[in-house]
Amino acid sequence: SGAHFDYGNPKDWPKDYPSCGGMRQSPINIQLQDVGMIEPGQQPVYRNRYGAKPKRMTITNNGHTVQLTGEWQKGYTPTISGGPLNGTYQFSELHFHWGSNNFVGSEHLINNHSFPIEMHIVHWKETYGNKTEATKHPNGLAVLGYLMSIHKSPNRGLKMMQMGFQHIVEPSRSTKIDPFPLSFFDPNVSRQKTARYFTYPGSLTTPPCSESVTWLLSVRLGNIATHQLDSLRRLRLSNHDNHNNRPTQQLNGRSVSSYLEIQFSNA
Ligand code: B30
Ligand code: ZN
Repeated sequence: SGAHFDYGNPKDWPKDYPSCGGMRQSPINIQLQDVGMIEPGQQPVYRNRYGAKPKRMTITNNGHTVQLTGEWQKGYTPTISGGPLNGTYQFSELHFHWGSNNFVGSEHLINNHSFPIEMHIVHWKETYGNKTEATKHPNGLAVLGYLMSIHKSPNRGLKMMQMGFQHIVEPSRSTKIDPFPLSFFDPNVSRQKTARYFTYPGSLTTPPCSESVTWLLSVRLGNIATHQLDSLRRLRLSNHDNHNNRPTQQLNGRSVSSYLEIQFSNA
């Protein structure tokens, strides 16, 4: 990672990264009236081992976001499967997109409405062997997206990450943090065991904008406290960007297909 792109002029990304001008780009504005019906009997999306605590966890300021990675014992890396996905997708990293103020920040919009922050949990399809290879295939990646709204109670996962923020204020800094399970990022606003997801075929929202992502956007909102948003905004991004959300892209005939139930297994 490095300062190879910035958010000053995202319309120029296709000059250096042709895929950014493609036909299945992300993010998009989701119009609820256009979302297909939930088909009965559809297989749910499964999150597996989101309750497993890793051996090590690292946060990195890569100049365009703060990224969380981890190392789990063999066989304990979190995965997702089911729903629109064929096969099993392994957790790679999670990161955030935010804005310069609380009225903007999410990448996806719902009925033209922005949220202050969006979390992306990135997974790659196991059968491709590694994430780099998976990124070359139209079904290689699956990203769980959580639009988050401001709440009195802080986000538990972000709270763990914040402990290391002082060490990664500058781009390309990394630091170890106390390991915790990914389930710490679950919305704590509601305790329901299942939630719905919007799904559509799209891309990475940053260069190279590879058109390899099955998007799964949680209908249930995540929660974040205002002081947590402020701590993200204090991290320095490349080119002095004060936001890292790409504008919405054309649908180009894609359907945001039916939304699906998700089940949390052994969380
Ligand atoms: S997103 O979830 O659509 N925002 C990547 C993964 C998910 C999304 C965007 C990008 C990704 O894997 N990008 C390529 C790898 N990056 C990784 C990095 O750490 O930061 C290298 C790069 O861009 O070329 Cu800088
Ligand atoms: Zn992202």
